[in-house]
Amino acid sequence: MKMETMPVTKGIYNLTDYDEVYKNFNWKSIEDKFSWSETGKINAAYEAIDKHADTFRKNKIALYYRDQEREEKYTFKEMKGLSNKAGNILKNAANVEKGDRVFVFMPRTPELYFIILGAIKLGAIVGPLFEAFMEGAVKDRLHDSEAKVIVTTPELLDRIPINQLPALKKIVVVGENVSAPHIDFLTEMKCASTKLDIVWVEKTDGLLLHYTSGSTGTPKGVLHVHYAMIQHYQTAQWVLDLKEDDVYWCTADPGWVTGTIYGIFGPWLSGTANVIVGGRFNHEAWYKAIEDYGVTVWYSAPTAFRMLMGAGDELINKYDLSSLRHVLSVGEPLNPEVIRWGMKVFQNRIHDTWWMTETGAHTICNYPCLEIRPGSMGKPVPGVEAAIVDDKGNELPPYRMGNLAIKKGWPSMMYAIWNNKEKYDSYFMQGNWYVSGDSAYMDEDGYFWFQGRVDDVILTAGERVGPFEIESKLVEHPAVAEAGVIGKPDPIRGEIIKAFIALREGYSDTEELREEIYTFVKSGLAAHAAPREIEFRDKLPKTRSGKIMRRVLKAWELNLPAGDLSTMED
Ligand code: 6R9
Repeated sequence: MKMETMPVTKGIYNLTDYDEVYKNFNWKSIEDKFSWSETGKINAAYEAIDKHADTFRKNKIALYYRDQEREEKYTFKEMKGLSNKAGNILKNAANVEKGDRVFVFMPRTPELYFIILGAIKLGAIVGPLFEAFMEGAVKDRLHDSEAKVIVTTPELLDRIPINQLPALKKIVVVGENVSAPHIDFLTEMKCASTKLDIVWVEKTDGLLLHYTSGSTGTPKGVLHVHYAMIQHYQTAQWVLDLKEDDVYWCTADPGWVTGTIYGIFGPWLSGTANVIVGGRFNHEAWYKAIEDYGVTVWYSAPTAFRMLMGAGDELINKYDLSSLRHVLSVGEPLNPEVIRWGMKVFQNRIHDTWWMTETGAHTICNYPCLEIRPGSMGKPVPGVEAAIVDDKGNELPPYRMGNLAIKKGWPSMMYAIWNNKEKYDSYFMQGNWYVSGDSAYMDEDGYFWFQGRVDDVILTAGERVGPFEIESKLVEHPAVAEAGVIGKPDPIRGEIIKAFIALREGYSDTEELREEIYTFVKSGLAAHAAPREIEFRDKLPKTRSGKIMRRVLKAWELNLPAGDLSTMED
């Protein structure tokens, strides 16, 4: 089979020779870009904001914010003062000290960013929550982490079961009409001081606590430490390719790790102007943000790209998107069809990036200086060693499907699972390999190809099939908006392939369409990969970060409990 490739487009990139850098790079070599080289201590919020506020960047815009009601911008110097104010409120009114867990449970607004940065300046560990979480999800996370303070809005206050959370000492409320004993953030901001003594911490002190849910059990708290910032910074250079004049927009909410690492640290450690658009996904508002701000580097997710793609190209033609020079994707497999669409409508290759809450930063990516092989996640970040291993931890040769694993020791690797050493240890095989839970293979040139979560891989009539390949084929069919594929137990074949499909506007559920889609996959991919069963649904179950929840599809199919659903979209 001839491999589809998308060649490098002309440009001046931060990373120009991948192979050379991959061979020689050592993380130690960039440590002295940060102030710890002199003091041995560090603070990531200082590096992200204050440092720039004392340089030529002081009057440079750090944050462009807009939602349906507000439109604001802040320089690095203003960000320094405002995050200091927020830090002072947390310190003086809520007694936040180094190591305390401070949760943020509110929509994206400038205040959310002042608060996250302010808390980090105090050495606190920040736990971001999606505003859509209901009481049970909030309680699990605050309880497990023994959070001391939570910052929220009046609308969300009722979802915090304070009586069941003995460790929770203070609630800070961002909004109008806040009454005691809660702390009225906006009123306090008016008189809080813009001066704050940064709390300098050790490299291995906690920075962020991100809860993620697996297929079983309660969500687990993945702890990241300040040292991780060297990888946040370096990948922002190599992968996001951020430069002084860029206007960068990452569409993720900080409730998802993408929204903290690459919505806060990646851009601001690089001194880059960062766009934040509040509110929900909206086709027109998104295109308009690119046009109005002149966004040059754009980081989003396949679900969003597919929604934009589904809305049609006429809409795009109403906007000027020519400022875009580099587009990236994360969170789930990026269908080749979406990459082709990107080339057509904004003349840019969409660069896939693979990483996880646990890896803490980019680990396998596509770089501006390398050709893209649509359907592949790319190659390991310099300084990161990746391999496909079998269930015993032995490395497998090219094209063999197995566990995607990363050699222990990259800087942003999770430091702990909160209160759960056993769980932490269970991620590592033969001591040295972090096993991701994703199934993939590597081609002979070292590009990695995602196949699905290990538990999602289908074994049908003796063939191992990754659901992603089939889903990608399915969305190439004009009637298919989204597809999720599972293995359904079958007495003869072991499993058969079943596809759940959300149709595009204008198509309806008919037997002919089922037949047509079946034949489409069979002739485009392989007979054994064609879904013998197809079920149409209005919507597919997805996480808030856009991942199709195959385990929920499977639970529907088998009438089993679906496990923890706190991260599922409404
Ligand atoms: C950053 C983030 C991690 C899981 C990961 C994998 C899936 C992420 C992907 C991808 C295919 C990509 N995933 N990026 N799958 N291609 N480029 O998403 O973290 O929310 O912890 O999810 O997401 O299955 O294991 P997180």
